Amino acid sequence: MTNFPTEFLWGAATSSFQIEGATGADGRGESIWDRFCATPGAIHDGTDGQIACDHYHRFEEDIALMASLGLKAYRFSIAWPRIVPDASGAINEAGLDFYEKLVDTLLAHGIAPYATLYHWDLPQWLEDQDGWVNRDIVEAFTHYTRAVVGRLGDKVASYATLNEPFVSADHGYREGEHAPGRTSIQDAFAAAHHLLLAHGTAVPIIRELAPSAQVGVVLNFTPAFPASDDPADLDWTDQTDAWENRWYVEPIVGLGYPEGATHNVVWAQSEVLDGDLETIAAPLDFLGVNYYSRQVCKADGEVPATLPVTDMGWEIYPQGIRELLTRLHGYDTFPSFYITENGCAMPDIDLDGEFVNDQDRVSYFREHLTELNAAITNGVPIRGYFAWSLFDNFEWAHGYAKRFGLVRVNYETLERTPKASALWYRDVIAANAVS
Ligand code: IFM
Repeated sequence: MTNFPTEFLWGAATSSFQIEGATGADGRGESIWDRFCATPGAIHDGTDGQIACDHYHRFEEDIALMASLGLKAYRFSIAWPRIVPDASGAINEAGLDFYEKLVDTLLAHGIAPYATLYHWDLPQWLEDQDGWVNRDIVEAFTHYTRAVVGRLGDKVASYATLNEPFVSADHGYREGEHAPGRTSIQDAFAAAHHLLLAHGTAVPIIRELAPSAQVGVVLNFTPAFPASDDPADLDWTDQTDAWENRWYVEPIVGLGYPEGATHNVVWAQSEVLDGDLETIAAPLDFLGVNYYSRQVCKADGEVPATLPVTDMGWEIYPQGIRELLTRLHGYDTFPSFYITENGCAMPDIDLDGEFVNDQDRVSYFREHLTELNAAITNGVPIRGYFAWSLFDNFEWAHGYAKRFGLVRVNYETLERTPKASALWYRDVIAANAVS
């Protein structure tokens, strides 16, 4: 048995656009993902988020399910377009009502609410004003943060400002596979900086309005390894590591942006004004770490996988979670860490009626939790773990084709059925140990 510390927090995570549906309900405005989904060819299976898991209407039943699994915490995100639907900036109280009911129901079930303010569903009206490329968005994020934290306050145990700003800036503005589908690296540099500035500006506001809540940010990391010791591969690995793994954490810990090129372009940093780096380096209570896989880097092309892969084609590299946490603890800045996402899409073909016997997913979780436990034993202050994801859900450009859930969702009937991995995770939580 691999035992976890007594107070270890076991949770599961989701995000608003991926599960809520109800995109037209109660005054919600359009998001960039609604617009992107309507763009022919943008979503591989041609689907959208209009219904998703219909969590907006089924949250009570969903929270009862969380309680039946013994979850101690639930990580969710708030849909900015429900709170500030249009350019007038008026606050939509009905949107706040929904999240307050969600939080109250979680608390009534003894589940700690872990909220993320921004998990990619930007209001379309802000994108119409140049989105994250326009520095004015920082003020809009501040306004939104005040409204949310002003209403939910200390009922929420923990606030994360952003989820995976790398993905927002890179996939949304450089590479174009995510909303808003733009393809300019200069826009991505500007977006990255304004995301970080919005984060750093929001931190003291959250502290003021929710003095007992923990405040942090959620970053994703994909450790980069060179395919060979060819200098070109080593250089490409450094560039990848800087852009994907250090670009956000290093300004946050006060080291500023990594130097050198990314995608062979050097950023002139003209968007960085006096005081910005100090704002971005606001002290945090925790760093949320999303870890799924590693990457092997080759200057002139893709490297075929040499390890078993998930249904996303991502290599399964469990020791990466230990190595990564050890590296991040080396910054000597964060008082605590949470794994805010870890999990896998699997083909889920072993079906018995609606029941999925996903032993491949059980193995993934078991191996990663065992490595995580080793990091804790080595002294890294990791306080909790959130499986991604509680439900099968809308996997962005892949639509509903990739299933990450502990709980199967039948997208025709919207029936929820815990998979073998959910029952296994329930037993892990009950035992506070992995066998
Ligand atoms: O589904 C996403 C989530 O929204 C952000 N982190 C990675 C997950 C799997 O791709």
